Amino acid sequence: MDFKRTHYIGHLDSSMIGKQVVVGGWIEDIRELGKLAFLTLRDVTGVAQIVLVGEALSQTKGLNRQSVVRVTGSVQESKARDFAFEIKSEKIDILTLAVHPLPIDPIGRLESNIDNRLNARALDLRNQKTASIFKLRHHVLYSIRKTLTENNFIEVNTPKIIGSASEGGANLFSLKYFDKQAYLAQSPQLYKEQLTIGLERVFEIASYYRAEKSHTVRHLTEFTSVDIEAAFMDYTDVMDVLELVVANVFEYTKKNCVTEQKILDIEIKKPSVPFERLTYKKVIEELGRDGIKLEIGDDLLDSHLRTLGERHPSFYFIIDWPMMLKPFYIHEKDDDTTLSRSFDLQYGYLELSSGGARLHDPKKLRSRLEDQGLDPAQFVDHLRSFDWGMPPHSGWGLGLDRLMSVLTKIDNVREVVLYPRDPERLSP
Ligand code: AMO
Repeated sequence: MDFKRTHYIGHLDSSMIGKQVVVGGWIEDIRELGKLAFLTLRDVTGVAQIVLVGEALSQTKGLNRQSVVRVTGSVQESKARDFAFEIKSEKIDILTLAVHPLPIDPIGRLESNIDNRLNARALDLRNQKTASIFKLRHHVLYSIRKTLTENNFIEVNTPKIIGSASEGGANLFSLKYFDKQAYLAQSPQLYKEQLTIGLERVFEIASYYRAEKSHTVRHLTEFTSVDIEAAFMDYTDVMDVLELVVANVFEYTKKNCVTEQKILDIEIKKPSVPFERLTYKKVIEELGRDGIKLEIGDDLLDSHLRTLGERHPSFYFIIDWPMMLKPFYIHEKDDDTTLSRSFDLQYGYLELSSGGARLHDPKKLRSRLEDQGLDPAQFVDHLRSFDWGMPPHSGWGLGLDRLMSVLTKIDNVREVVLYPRDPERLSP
């Protein structure tokens, strides 16, 4: 069966009037008017009006919306309001018939709830709003890779099946690995730190797994993180890199995703840099003025961050967290060892990223593991590498799904992830 096309629909233009073309795609609409029939045909690049005449007219019988067809015809001027030109065709090839009724209306004329849409996600992508989110996501990934590559970071891939916890804590998914116990990686933390020994600056974009029964719009059990780690950089240096990565994402997509912004009815604006840098101590004082009494060492809960986010609705860093609130690998400050060289990047109430300078002295790292009730024996491979010339280093992890949610102004991360996983959803 011949199913090749000569053109993407979106690449046709009026200079082709009079020319023969072959296009293919999904039928969005069929209107039969006796001696003529109109098809609205969509491919990934756009939509075209097809005028069926002659033999092709009889082919529309039993043809449902979202069936796949190939159309051979000539480009001509159109009188239709929405189209400058159209394709007149005497012959279509029906490649696949779609069932009727479909589980959701992919055109979006009838709104479907998010669960129904996620249950039919592949079909949901025929909705131009949904497709635009994932086209944007592609450009976001491209921009991140470009910025990091231009700043001498090397993209790496580390294992997702691991033998011991990378972050400590209880939120690990465990699985049977033949006759051994294994886990799904919560983050590439240990690997990315080790890689600074040989590659200095690395980044990874991958899925990570957290067995947390959180039912919020910002938590998934499988999420995508952008991680970096860099030798000879302090936490303020990697904060500069993070600011650049985020600002470039906004600048790049603003310029290169004009159609997607129109379809999603958003206007992407490049945030001004540098982002505000608030110390944890200052945050505690600010919240105190709002009537929220916290002690140094108290963690910032969702309700606290919501209050803070009202004062700081855009991007800002919270820096210099107490050591007791940070993971074992985070480095203390020189002038106050109860505080850490660490940060979170916030957008209003939403935490987008966390990172910091890491301990590079193996003795200190070992004692921090013990202080946090972790067993150094579980980290022997990691600790060994610290004796092989571990450079001072810093890094961060940025939640890509949350960044997408900020960029698209869509609160629920499930909307910006193709096949989201949460405590209830394991399929499709
Ligand atoms: P952290 O645990 O803060 O840090 O994770 C980094 C960022 O990943 C995103 N994130 C999530 N997104 C959706 N669902 C989840 N369940 C989820 N958990 C985390 C958030 C968060 O800010 N190793 C450190 C990073 C580092 O220091 O380099 C880490 O994993 O946006």
